[in-house]
Amino acid sequence: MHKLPDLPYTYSALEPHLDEATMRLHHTKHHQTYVDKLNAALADQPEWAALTLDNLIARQSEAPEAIRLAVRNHGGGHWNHSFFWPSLLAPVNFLPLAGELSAAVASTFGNWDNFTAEFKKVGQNHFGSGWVWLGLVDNQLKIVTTPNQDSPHLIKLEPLFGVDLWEHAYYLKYQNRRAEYLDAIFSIINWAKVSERYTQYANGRIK
Ligand code: MN3
Repeated sequence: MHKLPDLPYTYSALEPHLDEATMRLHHTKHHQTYVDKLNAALADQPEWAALTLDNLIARQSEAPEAIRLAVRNHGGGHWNHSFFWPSLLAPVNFLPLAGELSAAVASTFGNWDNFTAEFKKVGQNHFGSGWVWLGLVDNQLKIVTTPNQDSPHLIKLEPLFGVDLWEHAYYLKYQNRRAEYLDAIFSIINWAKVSERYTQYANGRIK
């Protein structure tokens, strides 16, 4: 059975950027629903139910047709949110990005301001629900979006950081102002966690 992971902070910890009510609903209702619907879909598929979430996502294209769409939507939703929560931290703990990934961002996007402007623009311009990602495709840093709850795995993206673009992620506080939400996210990104993913990826690549 898949389980809702605990948040690595309290529901109010990301205030004022993400409000307590949004965080509580997002985690206990939206994320929980992906977990519940995934478990329901896998109930008659013991072989698939036994896979780890990572393996389930990686092998989703081979899944029986009866569960393939549920795995894509609810498995993808569970994976994306489980990846999202530890990517954020309380603003009092915020530290700017430094080190290897910072250098790679500067060399790919020109400078930090270009990177953040591009990330926000791509997120802002994505039509409908989905996610905007910073990740690696063929060892190149890219900013891309995915629709609905599609996993970055489906586009062969190694994700470093993603932002939920569904209205449920921001509507209580920001209503239709997705750009303000994306601005606010940049005050609560856990860059140490994102850098750790980049280092793991880089180490894996040279093995
Ligand atoms: Mn969400």
